[in-house]
Amino acid sequence: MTIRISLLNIFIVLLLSTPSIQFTEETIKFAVSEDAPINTVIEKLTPLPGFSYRLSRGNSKIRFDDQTLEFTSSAPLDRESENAIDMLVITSPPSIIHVLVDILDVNDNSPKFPIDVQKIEIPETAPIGFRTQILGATDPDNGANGTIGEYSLVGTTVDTETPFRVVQFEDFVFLEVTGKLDREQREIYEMRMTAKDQGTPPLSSSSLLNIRILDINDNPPDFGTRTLRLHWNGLPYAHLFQLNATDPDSGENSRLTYRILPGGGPNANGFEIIRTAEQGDILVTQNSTSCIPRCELVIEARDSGTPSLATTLNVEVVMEYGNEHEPNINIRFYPSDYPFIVVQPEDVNGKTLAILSLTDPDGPLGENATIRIENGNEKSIFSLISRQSINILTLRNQESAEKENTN
Ligand SMILES: [Ca+2]
Ligand SMILES: [Ca+2]
Ligand SMILES: [Ca+2]
Ligand SMILES: [Ca+2]
Repeated sequence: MTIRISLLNIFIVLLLSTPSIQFTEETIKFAVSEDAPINTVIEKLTPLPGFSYRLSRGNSKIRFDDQTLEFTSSAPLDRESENAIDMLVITSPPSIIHVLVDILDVNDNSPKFPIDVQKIEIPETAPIGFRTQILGATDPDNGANGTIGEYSLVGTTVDTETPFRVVQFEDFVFLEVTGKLDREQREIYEMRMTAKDQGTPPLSSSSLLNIRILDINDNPPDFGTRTLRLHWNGLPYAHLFQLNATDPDSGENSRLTYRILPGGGPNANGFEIIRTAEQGDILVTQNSTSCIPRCELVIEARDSGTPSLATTLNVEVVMEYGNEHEPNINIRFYPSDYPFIVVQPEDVNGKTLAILSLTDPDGPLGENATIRIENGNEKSIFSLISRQSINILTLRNQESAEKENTN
């Protein structure tokens, strides 16, 4: 116990008798804006009497003057490549000064998009609120200077009402649908997207968004009508109708095939659909077709989308004969005693010999129907006069008629 007390006393005596320690180690911090011009005096050390200073570890961008003790910028600074500079000054009598220089940010970078044109595809049935991720801009500045405050979207064509907006969510950027899309109305939107940082003043830059609206099979084929009445003259293999449904969708979604629905109506079996190079799909009759008095069938047009959409057309085929028969000439003789014309010697020119009328099994004769004497009237004994629909055969040249003994 006695020994331990005496050692402690010695230590205390030693401490009291040692001269005060001159060595110190301190750290000083200051800051400079990254846009500081060269030769800007940034900071100055306060000299201690009797001390000299020298730079032990320097930096090419900040110079230390060991006489004026000033730190001066000696090269352009760039926070984005070096955001702090660390230097070391030692003194004599010896002590150490750590020098830490913060490089303060200036908004000297515009936001930057990774590519100039982004191609985006959105299905036309995408609902309002639908989002698809796109590439946002980055900004290497610090804090607000490097934060994209807003994205704006402007169509590159005058007529554009843009059914889109750009939204940020955490670190992601999305294109959001804000209006109804319809590829059949508009397939391509080309828009300029601008990103603006929150610096003061803000900087911005832009890139193009090329938005293609993808087709969805959202339109069934359209015949333009639900029912169709066709006339058929009864001839086999008649081309009755060129199937002409339309479908405003694209590609397979608008590629149409036609068929006659089974069991579509009476006598529907007598028809088929053929495809020709010139006219496409045509409804034709078959050899054995008969429609008395009419045929009914249902034709379906179906697109090739997945799933496909179909429309039906109710077709009625009615018999309507065309001009297949020659007109009949009906003759009423005057006098009606004989089934032929009799010219008596006493008959005078101008006498009515017969009334002729025309009938046609194809239907009423039109105004263009005409009747004439084709031969046998070389001596012009007869004259045929047509007035409106009445045809009168008269005696014209009684003198030329030869007498004939009918006995
Ligand atoms: Ca910036
Ligand atoms: Ca900067
Ligand atoms: Ca379709
Ligand atoms: Ca469509």
